[in-house]
Amino acid sequence: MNDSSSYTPPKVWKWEMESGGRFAKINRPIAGPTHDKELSVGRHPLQLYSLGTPNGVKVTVLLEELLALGHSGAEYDAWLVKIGDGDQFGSGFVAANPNSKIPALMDHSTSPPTRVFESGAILLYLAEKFGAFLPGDPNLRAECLSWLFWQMGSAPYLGGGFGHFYAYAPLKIEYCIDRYAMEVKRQLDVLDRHLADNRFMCGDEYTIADMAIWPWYGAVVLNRVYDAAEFLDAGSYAHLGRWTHEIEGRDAVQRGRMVNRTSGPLEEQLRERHDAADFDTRTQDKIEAAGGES
Ligand SMILES: N[C@@H](CCC(=O)N[C@@H](CS)C(=O)NCC(=O)O)C(=O)O
Repeated sequence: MNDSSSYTPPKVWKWEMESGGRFAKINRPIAGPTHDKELSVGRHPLQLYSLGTPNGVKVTVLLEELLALGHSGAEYDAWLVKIGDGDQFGSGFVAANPNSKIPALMDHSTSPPTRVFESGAILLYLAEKFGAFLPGDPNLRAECLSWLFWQMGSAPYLGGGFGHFYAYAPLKIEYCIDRYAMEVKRQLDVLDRHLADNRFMCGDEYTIADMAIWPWYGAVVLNRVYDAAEFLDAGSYAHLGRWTHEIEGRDAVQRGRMVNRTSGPLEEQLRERHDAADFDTRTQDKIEAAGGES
């Protein structure tokens, strides 16, 4: 890689293999599958292919919230997609999500099965399917969808922009870190001002907008992503902090965070979920104590 001050872009960009720091091995400028691999299908109608990153957690939190409300049709199998190993480029996964990113959902209760990709689309699909966590009142529904789409448009600046240059890039570039830190702090302020007057993103109702925003912006406040809470002075956003802790306290959120997780305390990792009882019997600490790997 060139020194940033001496780099002159060529006329036509060419792919230099592994030129991008962490995740360089899986990044490539072309789409499509790299290998043949069918997706596993379990016994529930809803089949989720995911990983316990913020985008994955959005969906597992919603599924656990739906089950907690009594929607038994929301029972699901959650299969682990190891993006560091390139599982997202298997032919079966690409058929479920041509964009090769987790999460992807297949709903086998329809014929043919319905594929849904993009975490925001999955939240909306499930909220509409079960008639929950999406306000019925047209004004509130518009507010909910506005914040849902706000999250989808804003988080790439937090993750792909700030997180990449602050935590993952092979060199610290002040220009890039300044640019994205400014934008992320602006976003934190947007949330903080809104939550000063609202218990949840859509007033008193806890909705898919909260479930989309919390895994990213709550994680900044709780210092779970990029080790940047101090750098961003995240503790100074009092209303965002209050909302973050209220959502963190929900049982379904705690369960949703465990699903497809491959890091952190072993007792909080449920790498694959196929049954509600798995939270008690198949966490990674128990699997390893019994002599298994995953
Ligand atoms: N806009 C997408 C973003 C999904 C996304 O970026 N997923 C990441 C993990 S959080 C991924 O699968 N990365 C693998 C890759 O880029 O190859 C969504 O919200 O579903």
